[in-house]
Amino acid sequence: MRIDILTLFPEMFPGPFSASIIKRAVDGGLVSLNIYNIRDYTHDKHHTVDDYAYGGGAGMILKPKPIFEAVESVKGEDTCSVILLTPQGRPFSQSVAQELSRHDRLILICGRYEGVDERIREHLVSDEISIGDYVLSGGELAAMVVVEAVVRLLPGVLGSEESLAEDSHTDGLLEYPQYTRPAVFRGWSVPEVLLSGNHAQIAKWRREKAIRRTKERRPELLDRVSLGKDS
Ligand code: 6GU
Repeated sequence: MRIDILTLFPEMFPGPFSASIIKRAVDGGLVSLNIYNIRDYTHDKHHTVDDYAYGGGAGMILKPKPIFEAVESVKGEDTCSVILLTPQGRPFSQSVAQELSRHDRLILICGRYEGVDERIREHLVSDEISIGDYVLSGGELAAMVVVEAVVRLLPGVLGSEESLAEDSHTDGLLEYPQYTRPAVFRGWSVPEVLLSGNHAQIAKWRREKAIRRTKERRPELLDRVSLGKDS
């Protein structure tokens, strides 16, 4: 997979992409991540990327030309999804991450919170994504969130011990409680069933805990999963 990110702040990116699972995926050739500075696609002396809003109002608006030229240059002859990161986008979720992970190429445009010229939405972008109902100053952190969630789904990225199947949200439920050694820490014991070696009992306990936790914390998630007869 190839993911290209268009941003006004390229210096924000190397950090999160140089550690852990994303780094391993890049080093292993499973994904290529490329950062492009939108300012490099301007032609004036001051490398202008934004301008005042027609009709007035506070805040600068990203001009269409540099973003169109950046996308057209990066895209080449390929067809690929062009995604604008914006608080007005569709809500990001595990199922959106799964959908994006099936693409060969993605272009992510980091908007800024004051806005982008509407013609970018209408004539350049194929999708708009938001990572939640709060305001970030730009789409950069949102793009990192999307990349992290998508890359870990690519075949071969996670080792078997990091399997996806048991993650929160993968089956529509929050994850069950987890414990490691010691069996007693400061007087607090690990639930007996987990030490029992009875795998059927353990699986039943975990499912019950996952369902209870989801009911308590995120009841709205339960409307979307079918729980089977024993819940
Ligand atoms: Cl994608 N961008 C910005 N600027 N703010 C956000 C967001 C995106 N998602 C949630 N808040």
